[in-house]
Amino acid sequence: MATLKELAGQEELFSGGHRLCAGCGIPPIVRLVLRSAKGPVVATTATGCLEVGSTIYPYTSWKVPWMHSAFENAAATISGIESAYKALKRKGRLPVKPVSDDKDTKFIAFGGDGGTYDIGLQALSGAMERGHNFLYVCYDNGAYMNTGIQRSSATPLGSATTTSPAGSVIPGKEEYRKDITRIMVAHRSPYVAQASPHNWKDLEKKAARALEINGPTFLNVMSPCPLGWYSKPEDSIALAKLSTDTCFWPLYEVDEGVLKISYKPKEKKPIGDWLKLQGRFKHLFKPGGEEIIEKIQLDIDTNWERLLDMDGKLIF
Ligand SMILES: Cc1ncc(C[n+]2csc(CCOP(=O)(O)OP(=O)(O)O)c2C)c(N)n1
Repeated sequence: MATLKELAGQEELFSGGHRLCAGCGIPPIVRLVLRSAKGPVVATTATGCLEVGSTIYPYTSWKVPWMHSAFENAAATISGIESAYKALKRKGRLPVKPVSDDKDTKFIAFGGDGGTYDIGLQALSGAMERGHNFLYVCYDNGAYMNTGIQRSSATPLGSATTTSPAGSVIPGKEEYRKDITRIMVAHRSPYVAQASPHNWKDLEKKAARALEINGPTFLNVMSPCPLGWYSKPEDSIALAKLSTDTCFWPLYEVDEGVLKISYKPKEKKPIGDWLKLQGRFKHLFKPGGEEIIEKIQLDIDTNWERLLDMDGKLIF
């Protein structure tokens, strides 16, 4: 695992000057993931905030070869790139030979939760099942943020979005989140993990582990969004931490089928602590909202107990 000094000394592969919002979780995630690769990187990004905010013509923040894919096919794009690379390597047509397997080119796809949980799921599932050698990083900000905060299947229960507005008809989103991390585990991927940018060490370690594996790997990373969460930009990292202290966003990994919880809060905080800092949940603190908060808490508790039961065990 790299030290902070080592990481800070490395070349920045995702440069500043991009147009992502102040307090957005995406830039620290992308910077850390790119830094954790030992060899050269080729990246692709689904349509969404990351793509729009980092590649407005004629500018780019990417200091690695990068391809924009459509909203739904980041995983198909990265599998195509990886297959082409393998074919060129087999035919001896690579201009430069990799020094070692460890230093060989890494293939990384980034997508938001809309592009990953919903519209890109078919491409992602196919690429996972075909066993391409790539890392897929989902930055989960809990809605389609780039187009104006529409609900996705990652949006938490009770959250107000423009397509699940809280009011007299509905109390925000009425459905539970889809657990895509478990869906990825069910693909028998050799490495699947959840991470958060506030814990840079854990995120770096998980990205490095995912990238050293020859096969399809997946990281689901919590990504605070002041715009869509109606939160303060300066609270983003604290909110990311609180999401793990409340166990809303458990940090864990499934490495070669063995589940390991990476962080167990000494004192599990009530979910209200996290919800109350975000305007998207403010209606839940008015009369009638307690029931929904209780439902969210119960769901978190059940999920956390289930994870504790599986901790250290081979789960597939
Ligand atoms: C097939 C298709 N449908 C819709 C869009 C419009 N669109 C572009 S980005 C986006 C939202 C992306 O949401 P998400 O993947 O969660 O990423 P974020 O914006 O939060 O970064 C939408 C709906 C599109 N580009 N292509």
